[in-house]
Amino acid sequence: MSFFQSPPQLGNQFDDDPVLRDYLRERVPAGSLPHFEAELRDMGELAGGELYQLGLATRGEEPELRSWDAWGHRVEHIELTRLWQRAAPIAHERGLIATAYERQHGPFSRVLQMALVHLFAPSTGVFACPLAMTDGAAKTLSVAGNTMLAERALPRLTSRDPKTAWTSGQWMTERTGGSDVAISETVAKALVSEGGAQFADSAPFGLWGTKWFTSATTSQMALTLGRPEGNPPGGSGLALFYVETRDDAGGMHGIRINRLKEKLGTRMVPTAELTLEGVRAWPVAGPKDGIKQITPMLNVTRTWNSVAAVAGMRRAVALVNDYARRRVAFGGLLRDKPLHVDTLATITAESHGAFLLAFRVVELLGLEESGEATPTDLELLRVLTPIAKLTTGKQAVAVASEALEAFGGAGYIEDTGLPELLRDAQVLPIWEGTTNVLSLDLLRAISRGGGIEPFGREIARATENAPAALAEEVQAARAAFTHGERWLAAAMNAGPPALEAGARRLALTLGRAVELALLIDQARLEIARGLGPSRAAAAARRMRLAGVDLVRDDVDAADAALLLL
Ligand code: UCC
Repeated sequence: MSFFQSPPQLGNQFDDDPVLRDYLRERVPAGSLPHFEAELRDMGELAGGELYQLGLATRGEEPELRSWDAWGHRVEHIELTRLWQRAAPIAHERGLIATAYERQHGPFSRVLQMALVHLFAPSTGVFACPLAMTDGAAKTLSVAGNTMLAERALPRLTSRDPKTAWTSGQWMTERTGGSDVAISETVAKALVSEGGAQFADSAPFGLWGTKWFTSATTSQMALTLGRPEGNPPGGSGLALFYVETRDDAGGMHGIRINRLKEKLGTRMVPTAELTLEGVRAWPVAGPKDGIKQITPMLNVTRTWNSVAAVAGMRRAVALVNDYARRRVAFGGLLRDKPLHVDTLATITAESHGAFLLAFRVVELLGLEESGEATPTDLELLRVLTPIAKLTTGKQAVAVASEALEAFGGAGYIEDTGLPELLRDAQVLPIWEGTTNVLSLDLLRAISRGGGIEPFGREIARATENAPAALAEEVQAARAAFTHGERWLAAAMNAGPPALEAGARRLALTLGRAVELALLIDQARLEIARGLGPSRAAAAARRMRLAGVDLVRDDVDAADAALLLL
């Protein structure tokens, strides 16, 4: 009889994830743990079962834009895929946003929320995108001091009821700027004759301009930037605005959806180009400094990005591991082939380090929001947020690529559903700030704060009392930091071009060094429990071998210029 390969399968994605379960067991207070595990087990069942199967069955579906109805009215309707239609109520009911704002578990509420995201994200066609922006908008409105807008939008953004829940967009990118948001061209004109609205204490503005990438255009509201007439050029001249996208009857006014983007990945996300033609918008916090005011949103969406990166890696690892137990080649299961096992171990170790880094940011965010963060925690949160985003984004692409290769030809075939792993990973180092933009953000933050010392303190904390067997790993993490510190001092003396040119190498080194340190810390806890060999210790050894220190003293900006064509 001819041979047919059985495809990879997924089980309960919580029960099958020792990294997540071991982490929660070591970090979450014992009183909360059973509740966390019950919620996560339910989500793990959905993620590995119904949602995963629906994703496979609806593979290739994309949102469709219908601009006109049969009678010639402009309608701006976007029909979402079946997977997105199913994902939305699950996300609201299971509190993928609400959990963080209800704060029933104090600072650990963020950990529970992001653990839910970790399970949900890889099975829902990047529905995490509108959720990330919703969370970012809720955070921004929570801290902006605009009581009326907060009272209007927050209960909807954090609702568990799918009938009342809203999602939010984040419209920042314009044709002019891309990452350079300060040169945005959207003009805001005060509509003083219109008076207030029931949810705002000021008259609206009308916005005119083009937004070039607006993800999840089906959201009920958006936060966006515009330059009030008469304001100076530059970032400080932009104001942050609140927009409701549709009226009660579902009509869109002053917003034209020009087209949906045709993208490499995230193909279920209805990313659109918009023309704003006087859409009503309310200032969130005054007429200027909009970039500064939207940074809480950026930092939250960057944290979601890190968690989505880790979640994507985890999914790739789950699929290749299952496949290795099914696939026979060269006389045996892949699972029994030393080179295959070695390859899988390497990506599993990278994923493990990335997981701990992303969730360290989540822990710090939870501490900040519950008012329990120390000044040291806050300093670390500021610099670790961009570092986690850029480090995990790069790892996600590398891990996805390796995972596809581990399937051989099947990994390159569309109807296995596997290529999506790589396509959806590739957006992670791009949106919410590219690797280079975030490396520059690190320079911005360290020039205004205490240098890179927060990383040194974190590495010292995590490697204190490390198991003796991990002495070389401790040495590698500390040495990478020290090298970064030395390079930074020299680059600051050499001037801005040297500093900027090396910023990415420094940023990735700090990210990897913290990952290694967190693996060592996790190994310490696992070994102390005495439950057998530590998975984290094995991952730490592998990560040290893969390399942590990417800083180079002998590469400079002049070299780089010589190599350009
Ligand atoms: O919109 C998008 C939606 C995509 C979908 C979302 C999915 C989420 C993931 C889901 C997972 C599945 S994508 C577009 C995203 N665009 C960006 O991320 C923008 C990238 N560019 C930057 O980040 C730039 O660095 C800018 C725009 C922030 C640079 O602007 P400026 O005006 O040149 O920067 P300044 O002047 O340096 O910063 C203005 C102020 C400063 O404060 P003051 O005035 O007190 O000195 C900065 O310190 O903002 C402060 N600031 C920050 N504060 C800047 N960045 C930050 C920060 N990250 N945190 C705190």
